[in-house]
Amino acid sequence: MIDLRSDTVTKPSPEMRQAIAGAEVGDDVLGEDPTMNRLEARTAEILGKEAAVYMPSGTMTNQVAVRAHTEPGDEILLDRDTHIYFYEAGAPAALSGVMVRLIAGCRGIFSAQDLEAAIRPDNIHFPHPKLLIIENTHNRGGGAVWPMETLIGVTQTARRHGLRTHLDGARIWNAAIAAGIPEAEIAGHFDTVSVCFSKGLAAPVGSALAGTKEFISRARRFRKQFGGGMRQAGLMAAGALYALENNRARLAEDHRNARRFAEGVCSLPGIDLDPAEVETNIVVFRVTSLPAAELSRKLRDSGLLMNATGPDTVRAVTHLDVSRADIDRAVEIMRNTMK
Ligand code: TLP
Repeated sequence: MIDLRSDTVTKPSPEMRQAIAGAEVGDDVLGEDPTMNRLEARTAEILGKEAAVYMPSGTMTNQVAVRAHTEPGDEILLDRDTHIYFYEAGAPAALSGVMVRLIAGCRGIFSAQDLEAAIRPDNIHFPHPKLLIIENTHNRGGGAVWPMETLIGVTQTARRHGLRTHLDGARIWNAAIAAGIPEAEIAGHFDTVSVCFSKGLAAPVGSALAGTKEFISRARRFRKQFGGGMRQAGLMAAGALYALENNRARLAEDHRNARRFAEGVCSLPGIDLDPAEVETNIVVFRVTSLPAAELSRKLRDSGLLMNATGPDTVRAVTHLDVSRADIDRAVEIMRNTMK
């Protein structure tokens, strides 16, 4: 099986397993896990933030951020296809009691003017606009990278209106490689950033939330409240540390493979896809000749896994566990199936 369902499906390499097996551990709820302490410090350093806190999932880092930035009844502003709104099981409502104000972005990206138009004036009838959220790279936007100019314009506008800013940087590593800039340069425009170790970086578990020392100690309380305080978590931290140091630079290879896949399938009958839009490791395309779910089933029967992300859209994601040869085989399977 060639598995292009997500970059979350990777399995730890023998070297990563060795790092995990040898990890020094302690009780992390008591702050005594040396490997976890190293991971959190290193993550904060890479992102140019004062502190970071590890959590079991990207969903939890995002939702702890929403909870720690807001009070019930506040409003968060975000693109309509953002993971926090689309794929986190209604958590902003369930866990933080916040309203969502959706912005209609293009591939997940919107302008300072779009944001400006969505920010409510100060009026007793309205919820308080409190938090701007951006996702970079944008998952449902086909791995789109926010142009720095747009990102700076939007975050400046937010600040001018007294909003806080959070970046869902689950794939900030891909954004940084694609834009050729350090992660800290992107992260510097936000109050808080969440990052994932278990997507392109290929660690088995975990995410981190980074920000000021004060904010991160507030976030630690909510992590505990949400049930995310872990004990000898250094075992997981060791995988994440290994991933941070060894698997960031190679993401360019995943981006090349995604582009190769897109170029290979874009002219097949029934496929609507512009390969020039493929900037990172995610390819989202339209299927016009059969329902996306049916195509996904047919591909599975031929040894290729890709998920439908809507009635007529399919997503393919490249990662450490798919080679260039796998991609060529995937294109061949697509060609035979679309025939
Ligand atoms: N995304 C997953 C699915 O949930 C869709 C995937 O396969 O891509 N932010 C972004 C931008 C994400 O893409 C994801 C996961 C998360 C947050 C949540 O991470 P986890 O799965 O660790 O909760």
